[in-house]
Amino acid sequence: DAAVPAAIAAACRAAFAAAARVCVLTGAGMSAESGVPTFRGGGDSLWSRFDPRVLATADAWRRDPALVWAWYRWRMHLVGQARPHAGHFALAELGRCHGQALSLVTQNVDDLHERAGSEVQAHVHGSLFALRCFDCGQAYDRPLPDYEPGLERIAPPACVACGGGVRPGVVWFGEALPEAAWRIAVGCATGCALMLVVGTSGLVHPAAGLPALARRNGAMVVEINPEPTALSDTVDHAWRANAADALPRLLA
Ligand code: BJW
Ligand code: ZN
Repeated sequence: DAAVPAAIAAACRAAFAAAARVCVLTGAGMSAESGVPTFRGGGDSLWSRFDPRVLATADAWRRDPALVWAWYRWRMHLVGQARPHAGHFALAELGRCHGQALSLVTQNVDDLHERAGSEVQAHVHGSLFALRCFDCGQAYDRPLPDYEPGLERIAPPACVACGGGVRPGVVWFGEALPEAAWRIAVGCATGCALMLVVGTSGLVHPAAGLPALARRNGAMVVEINPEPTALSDTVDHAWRANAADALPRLLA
């Protein structure tokens, strides 16, 4: 049972009552209970089964685009099968009643927040579904052929403008974050009075620096995560709980 710790309940009540700015920063743990695997950790986490250097860098794409594309087609398929959970819906409800004062910043490349009804201010690591040409950057919005499970390689679609390979709109290691999304995320972190950090290991920079930025600017930072993380020692309160349990209780 995960009763809301009193100090966290009080901080949230105070922030909502004062219509103070609240920023929610989410990571892969937010989607775990929807059945989308996280990157790190035990079980069937992605980086315990797959090598990110072979799949999630621009060099990997140059070496073997069909291998990388097939892996991302599988990831898109997993997300397509997943449904938002009670935690996503609780955040969407908070967005409706807390209005402009709530900002949602996510590292997730899935669309589960949007499908629950949230407006996401910034996808700092991009989106699986925002396809674009690797060579010229042209957006690609034609429908994809049906996903065929089990293929190790699938040729990526060809760019309409230049014939180059079409890639997923995610941020790979070594790539810069999308400038506009990052600027918005920094603004949300700097301006909030309360930050909820949900389901992130806090290992990947620069996103992992957002809670510290919020705290330096006077915010109270609350972590919601079943495990200790790289951020746990630096937050005001660390609540060991799952997103689908904790968020509906906290925001009820
Ligand atoms: C639950 C739960 C439940 C489980 N409820 N919680 C050394 C030091 C510092 C930095 C670097 C360094 N060496 C290299 C770097 C840079 C690098 C980096 O940070 N690397 C570190 C890993 C060391 N960063 C970059 O390369 C970034 N770019 C950059 O720095 O650019 C510089 C530049 C500037 C100008 C020009 C050019 C370059 C880019 C980072 C891109 C990250 N990309 C990925 C993959 C996206 C594509 C894809 O999806 O395939 O983004 S990596 C992956 O990690 C993904 C995530 O968004 C990101 C963060 O992961 P997240 O969300 O925290 O998930 P997990 O899996 O790590 O953790 C899950 C958590 O959930 C756990 O804590 C669980 O306990 C918890 N949980 N169930 C709640 N039910
Ligand atoms: Zn192109």
